[in-house]
Amino acid sequence: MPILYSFRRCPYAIRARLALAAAGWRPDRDLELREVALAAKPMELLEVSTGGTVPVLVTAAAAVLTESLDIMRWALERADPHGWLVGWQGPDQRRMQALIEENDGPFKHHLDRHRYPDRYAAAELSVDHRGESLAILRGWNDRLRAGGWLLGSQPSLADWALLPFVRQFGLTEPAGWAAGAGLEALQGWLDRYVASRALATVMESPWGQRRCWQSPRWIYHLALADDWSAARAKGVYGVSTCGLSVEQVGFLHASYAHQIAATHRRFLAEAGPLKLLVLDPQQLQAGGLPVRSEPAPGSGELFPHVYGALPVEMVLRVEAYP
Ligand SMILES: N[C@@H](CCC(=O)N[C@@H](CS)C(=O)NCC(=O)O)C(=O)O
Repeated sequence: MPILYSFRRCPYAIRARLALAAAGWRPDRDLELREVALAAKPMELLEVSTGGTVPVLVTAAAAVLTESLDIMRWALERADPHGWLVGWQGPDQRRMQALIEENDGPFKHHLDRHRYPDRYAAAELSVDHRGESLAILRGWNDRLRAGGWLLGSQPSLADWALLPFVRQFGLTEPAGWAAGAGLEALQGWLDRYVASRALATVMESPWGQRRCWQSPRWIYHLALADDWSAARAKGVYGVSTCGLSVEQVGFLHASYAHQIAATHRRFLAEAGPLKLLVLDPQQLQAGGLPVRSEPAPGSGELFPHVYGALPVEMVLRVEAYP
C-alpha cells in the first residue's frame, strides 16, 4: 500500500489529503496514513525524505513525492471525479499555476510572520505582514463572483490548494475581518470551504488522525500521569511498572508498538490517567541506557527493557493514553 506521512493541521498536508480523498482514496483501504509529530519525526520518514517536511507520499512503486502539489496532481491524474484538473490541461493552467505560486510564495511568507510573530526576529517583523497578506487576498477576492470559485463556477485545483492557507489567515483574525477589509466574496468562498464535507472528511478519522503513528523502531512506556508529572519536576523518571521502581526491578518495562494495547489491558486498564512515553532505543543506548529485548516470565514474548532510570529529556514524545 502507498504510505502517506501527514500532519493533521498542516495546510500542505490538508490539501494533499483533500485531493487524495476527492480521487477516491481511503486510509486503511487504499493507503496507510502515518500521522507524525513535527517535533519527533520517525526515521522511516527521514529515510525517504531528507527534507523531512509533510506531506510525503510513498507510492506502491516506491516513488517518493515530497511536494503537496505533486501529491495532488498524482492523485487527480489517476481519478478526478469532480474535475479539479479540468483547467490544468487548458488555458487556465497558467492562471492556476500563478495563483498557487502566489500562495506558496509571498502569501505563505506573510501569513507565517503575521500568524506566528514569536518565531521570527524583530527585523523580519518591521514589514506589515497582515497588510501584505490582505493585499494578496484582495487580488483573489476580486476574481470571485458571489458563490463562485477562483476560475469560474466550478472549484478547481487552485481553490483547494489555496483554501487551507486562507483558512489559517481567517483563524488568526477576529470575527468580521473580511467585511471591514472589503473581502466579502473571499469570506463567502472560505465559509463554503470551512462548512464543506470535503474539509470535514480530511480533518476527521481516518484522514485526520490525532494519534501519532507508532513506529516499530521506537519503544513505548505507559506511565501514570501523576508519576510522569513528578518525574518532570525531578528531571528523571524511575518507575519500572505497577508501583515498582527501576531500582527494585533492575530495568524499566516497555513495549513495542504492537504490544501497547495488550500491556494496557493486562496491567493498567484500571490505573487512571496515563501517559504514553515514546522512546527511541538508539538514542537511549547512545545516552548510556542499554535497551535489551528480553522474554517476559511465563510467556516468553520478547519485550524491550531499559536498563536505568530515564532522564526526562530522553523522552521523545508524551501523549495522553488511550
Ligand atoms: N513544499 C512543501 C512544504 C511542506 C511543509 O513545509 N510542511 C511543513 C508543515 S506545515 C513541515 O513539514 N515543516 C517541517 C518542520 O516543521 O519540521 C509541500 O508543498 O509539501
